[in-house]
Amino acid sequence: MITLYSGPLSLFARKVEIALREKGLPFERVMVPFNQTTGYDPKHPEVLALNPKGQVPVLSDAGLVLYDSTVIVEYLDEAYPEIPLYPGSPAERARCRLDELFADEILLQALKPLMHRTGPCPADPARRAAQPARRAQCHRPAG
Ligand SMILES: N[C@@H](CCC(=O)N[C@@H](CS)C(=O)NCC(=O)O)C(=O)O
Repeated sequence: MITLYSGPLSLFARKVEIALREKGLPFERVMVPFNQTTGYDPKHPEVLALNPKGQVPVLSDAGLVLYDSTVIVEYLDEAYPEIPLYPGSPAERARCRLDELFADEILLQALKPLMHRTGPCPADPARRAAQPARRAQCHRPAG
């Protein structure tokens, strides 16, 4: 049985859920707690135990535990190839992975200022300073 630890506002978890549903794979979804004041803290104990980064999504499949949405989706495509999600040729697959990386790491950063605040202002000044798009939404001084 596949178990997915997911988050209510997590686009990365949604990516994995879409892959599971496109492939028609049954799974149990564990929705970890999230709120606008403390975000994902305190973190779900199983997520903390399974992912050294303490983030969702985390997928468990017959004893195999994976984290990071891209790693998870690539595993699902190889382990359950009946309905493929990635294209056939190495060049097309590489282009698809680049698109995925662009969406996850570049496009999302550019879109964050347009999104409603999805987490608390970090307490750590260094982490706050690293999120310029969030400064205007934070009540703490930028430090
Ligand atoms: N690169 C990771 C990013 C995962 C991630 O940023 N997850 C967020 C929710 S969308 C999270 O768990 N945040 C809590 C934290 O970072 O402490 C992936 O693709 O799965």
